[in-house]
Amino acid sequence: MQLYTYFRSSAAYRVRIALNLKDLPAEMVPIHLQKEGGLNRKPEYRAVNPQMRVPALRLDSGDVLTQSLAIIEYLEDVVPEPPLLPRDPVERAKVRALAQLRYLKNALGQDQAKIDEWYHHWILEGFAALETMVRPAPYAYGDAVTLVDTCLVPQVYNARRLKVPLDRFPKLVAIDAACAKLAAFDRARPENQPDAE
Ligand SMILES: N[C@@H](CCC(=O)N[C@@H](CS)C(=O)NCC(=O)O)C(=O)O
Repeated sequence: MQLYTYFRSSAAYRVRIALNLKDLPAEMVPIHLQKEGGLNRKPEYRAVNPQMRVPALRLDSGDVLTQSLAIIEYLEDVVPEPPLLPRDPVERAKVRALAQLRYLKNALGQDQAKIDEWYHHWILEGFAALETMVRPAPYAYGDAVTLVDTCLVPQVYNARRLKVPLDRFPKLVAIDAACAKLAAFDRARPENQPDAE
């Protein structure tokens, strides 16, 4: 398998965490999103993912999967252990809802400066909702890591990078700290990637 990734991409970060949790080896193929106007916009990558976004996962069959949550659900389907979604349908829906809580940012399709400006807004709004909905024990949805944690940790990383104050979100900060102790999360960190700058 090959993961088209960018060390700083929160969507790619999510997939890296899931691959590590499932103990699935994947070759990292870095796609720099700024260099030369974005290597993701070059025809070579456009042929991989016409949406020109990372992540994309190329399977050994040659199939290419896109959209981080669709990729993670595929990984969950083919390697069910350890589960990232609870078995109970109501619980599954709740976990998916928490994981999807902040998607508008990407849908806006704005340039990076605008995204950064809005990011503070989305973080504060999204994190405020999450803070009231999660029950750290010590992870976002109980004593086992779920899809919510794979999405939350990259989001907290981005928030810190963009200097969004997190003091209003002690539960989210505690969940992030609990995840940071796990090797699967540590190995997926942006600074631990081969393309880190
Ligand atoms: N909804 C997509 C979002 C993917 C996405 O927006 N990736 C960003 C990096 S986090 C990207 O490739 N941006 C490049 C661009 O927009 O030019 C997912 O979850 O995979």
